[in-house]
Amino acid sequence: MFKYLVASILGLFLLGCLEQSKNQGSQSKIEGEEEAVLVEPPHVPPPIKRSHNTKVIVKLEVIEKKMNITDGVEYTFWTFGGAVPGKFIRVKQGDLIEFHLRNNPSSKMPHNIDLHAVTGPGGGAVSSFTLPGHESVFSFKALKAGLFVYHCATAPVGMHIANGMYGLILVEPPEGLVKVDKEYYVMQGDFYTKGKFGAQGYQPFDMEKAIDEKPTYVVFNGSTNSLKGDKALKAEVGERVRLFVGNGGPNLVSSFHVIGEIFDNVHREAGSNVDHNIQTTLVPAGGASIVDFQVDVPGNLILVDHSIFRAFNKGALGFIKVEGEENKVIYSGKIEDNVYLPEGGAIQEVNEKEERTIAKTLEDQIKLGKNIFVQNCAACHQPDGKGVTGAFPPLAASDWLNKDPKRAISVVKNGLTGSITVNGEVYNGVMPALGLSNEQIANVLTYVFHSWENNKHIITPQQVKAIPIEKAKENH
Ligand code: HEC
Ligand SMILES: [Cu+2]
Repeated sequence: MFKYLVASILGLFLLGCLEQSKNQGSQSKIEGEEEAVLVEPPHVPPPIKRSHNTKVIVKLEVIEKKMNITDGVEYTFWTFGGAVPGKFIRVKQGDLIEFHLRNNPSSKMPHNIDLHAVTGPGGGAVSSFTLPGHESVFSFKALKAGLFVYHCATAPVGMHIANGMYGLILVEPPEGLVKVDKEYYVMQGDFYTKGKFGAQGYQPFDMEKAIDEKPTYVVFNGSTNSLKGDKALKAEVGERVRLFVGNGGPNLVSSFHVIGEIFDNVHREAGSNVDHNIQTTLVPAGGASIVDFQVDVPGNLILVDHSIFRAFNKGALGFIKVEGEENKVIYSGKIEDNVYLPEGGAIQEVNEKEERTIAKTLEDQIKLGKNIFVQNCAACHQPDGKGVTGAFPPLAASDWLNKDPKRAISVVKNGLTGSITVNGEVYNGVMPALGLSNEQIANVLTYVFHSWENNKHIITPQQVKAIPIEKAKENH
């Protein structure tokens, strides 16, 4: 009887151990070996198909190189694998990772790596300290599943991180992640340059701003342009999109949000619990989040840090371009634009106003255009047309405006994103499409062209009509 009891307690104990090893992957059997496929942002390696654990050999090279942080602005980035963030690493819980950190001979600095997926001193930092032209090797067991930040931890640590030395390693749980249609890699970082936002030419790192935590740029994937235009992320209506979101910092915490979407599933702080129906998820410096959502209607979704000045004034903006069939039930688009008179103003007056959008003389057109300007444009471009330096470009004596009236029509009709230079200043904001009629656009631009030393173009509704509507921008 006593023997039986001991045996069963022992048995339970062993079972407990097994259970734990299954959870932690520390005792898993390693079969064979393979070299990891490392992938540059915004892409990620494909999901892992094998069901066993293996030795994964990771070869990552540190490269110091100049790249553009925004149009016309060069910065010396220190990178893991030539990109910011560094190349994406994908392994399975229980795998043994043999890590080769190489430091390109052209580097000026020694570097190392601290992976938050490592259980061990410094996350591998001391073992991986590597001089230019050298390679360090160490290994670790991926004990826990999750999405982990890796970063350089060579002194001055803040400076190495501020120069772009971070990336993500995904440790898949044994059963893998739920299947989705598209997976993307987005990592936020704050940058500190001597010149202010958009100041042209080469910009060196500014230690004082970094210590004061006053970034010049806050961007996704190392540049204000990394997820714009041709480089916008893509999806089709009906698809499920997963974003592996990281934050390299070095200083700021991100309030990550996608304008026009609700996250169906969020692994908050990239842990194993999944929350649903989240609007904005916090991504700490040196932390990550895994979000997914189904896209239901076409248009542009906008990735932002919802600490919103960072998005519109420091660069933390990116796009997911969704293509496919409209679904007017889920989102109608603008159905009507009605005159609203709260005091129950005279019907007669309304009728007169509506009629009066069609101008009969140039003088009339300018007068009507001025009203439209005051109501629709002045909030951003200011009543005197001088704009706000760094945020809203001037319309007064604007070289950009006067150069190409057709382009100006398109801006008011379709909105504008991406970097432009107006009178020597770089602007990289979002001008929304305002849904004005062709007559209204003709009138407001004619007013603008006849004000503040602009060059007196007359814009007709026919000209406005001739400029194509850009569909993708409609849903902003
Ligand atoms: C919500 C703010 C906002 C409103 C409202 C707005 N704009 Fe803009 N506008 C911008 C921003 C920001 C840019 C620069 C966009 C970029 O960087 O790509 C811009 C750019 C422009 C440009 C080209 C650059 C230049 O300075 O010549 C023109 C022309 C323009 N807007 C005209 C208008 C007119 C006309 C209206 C009203 C019908 C208007 N905008 C309303 C924010 C606004
Ligand atoms: Cu470094």
